[in-house]
Amino acid sequence: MDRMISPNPHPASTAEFIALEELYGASNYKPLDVVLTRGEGVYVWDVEGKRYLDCLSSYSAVNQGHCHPKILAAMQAQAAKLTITSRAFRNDQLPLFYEELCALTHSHKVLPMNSGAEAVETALKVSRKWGYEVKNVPADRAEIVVCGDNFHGRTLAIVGFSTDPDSRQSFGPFGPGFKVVPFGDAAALEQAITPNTVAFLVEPIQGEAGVIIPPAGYLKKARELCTRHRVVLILDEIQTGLGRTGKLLAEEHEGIEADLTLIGKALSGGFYPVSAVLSNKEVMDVLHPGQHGSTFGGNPLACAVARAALRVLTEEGMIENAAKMGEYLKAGLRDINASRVKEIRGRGLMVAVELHPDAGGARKYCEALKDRGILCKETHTNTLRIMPPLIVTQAQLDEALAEFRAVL
Ligand code: IF1
Repeated sequence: MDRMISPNPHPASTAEFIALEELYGASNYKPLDVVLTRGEGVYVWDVEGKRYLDCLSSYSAVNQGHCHPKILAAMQAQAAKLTITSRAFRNDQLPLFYEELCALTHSHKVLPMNSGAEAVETALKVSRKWGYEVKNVPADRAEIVVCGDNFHGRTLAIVGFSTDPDSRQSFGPFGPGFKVVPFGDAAALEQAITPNTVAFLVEPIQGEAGVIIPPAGYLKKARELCTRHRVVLILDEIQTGLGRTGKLLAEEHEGIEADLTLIGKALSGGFYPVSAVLSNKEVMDVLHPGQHGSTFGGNPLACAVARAALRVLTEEGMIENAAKMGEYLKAGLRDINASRVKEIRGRGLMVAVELHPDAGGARKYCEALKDRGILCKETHTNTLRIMPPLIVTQAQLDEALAEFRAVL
């Protein structure tokens, strides 16, 4: 097939950039028609010079705000020094990243990966291995319980236990060993546990499902059940973690501690793919040399960036600000009192506005908001997700609320 020559080697307008993207790109996304070229703090600018308030934060990967200067400086310094060694050798950033992350999260061990899905896959593998070698589950009989409407990534194993048709249609066949229970239903979880159950994987708040908060006490009950039945509790905090819900980890709202905690996204402040599996000693110690790994996992650049991202997150009061501004945002949205709004829900700055089915779908509101300088994204048909960076100020939220009022 002859390679097409780009029709326009120097695109300048939104339309020209979109045409080029559509010509060569796979169509696995339907993005808003805004072409961004710069980001700073809570704002991003498009190629026409228009400014937007980012109310998605790249799905919570830029909790610290776009292009945070201190994370940038850490990245530039490390990038000029040493970017990768592979894990065949050691480097001077990884142990410091481990120590600071364990101190911050009260973890015993860390396994560094790159994407969120890789952290999820790692946790599934470690849990099965722990099941066979410590809990004595018969070979290949390990069962892992997950929740309906889960979102944990896009690999074959993960979509194999998704309940979202778009995520799994035509990607089969899928592996066995997973059981699906309704989110928020502790009795169903108890029913699903057998002697072969090795883990329960759950998001403390379901993000993609539309910011679904479980009933009070659910996670505490899940923790008790997992302890009683020797089941590894895996909390996927890739979206809820690192301050998004107004606590460092969402599990803190429930006063529990997972056995394996997954983090990613804002772990690098949006500068670099960095994820990690945090563990108590017992579970992670089933891994021995040569049994798991990744080319880029734990590289010095990733570690230097993550150390800076964690430092600014905790030292600049972002987590406390998320709790305060989240309450302010929800109150402001409720004040609008729009008849087409069915429910406003959220914790910290992980907020969703669910519209009534007859409101015509959330996408058109996202498009109207875009024209008013607010970028947010619909999830499923009727829900608007509102997740600005955790540094957002009351004045900036007032800006956004005025536009939400106008549109809703
Ligand atoms: C896309 C959704 C959000 C996640 C949780 C693991 C992962 C994610 C709780 C995997 C990733 C991203 C993926 C991205 C859009 C976004 C997303 F809409 F897909 F579902 F946030 F809600 N656990 N979520 O939210 O992490 O491998 O992507 O680093 O696939 O479009 P990843």
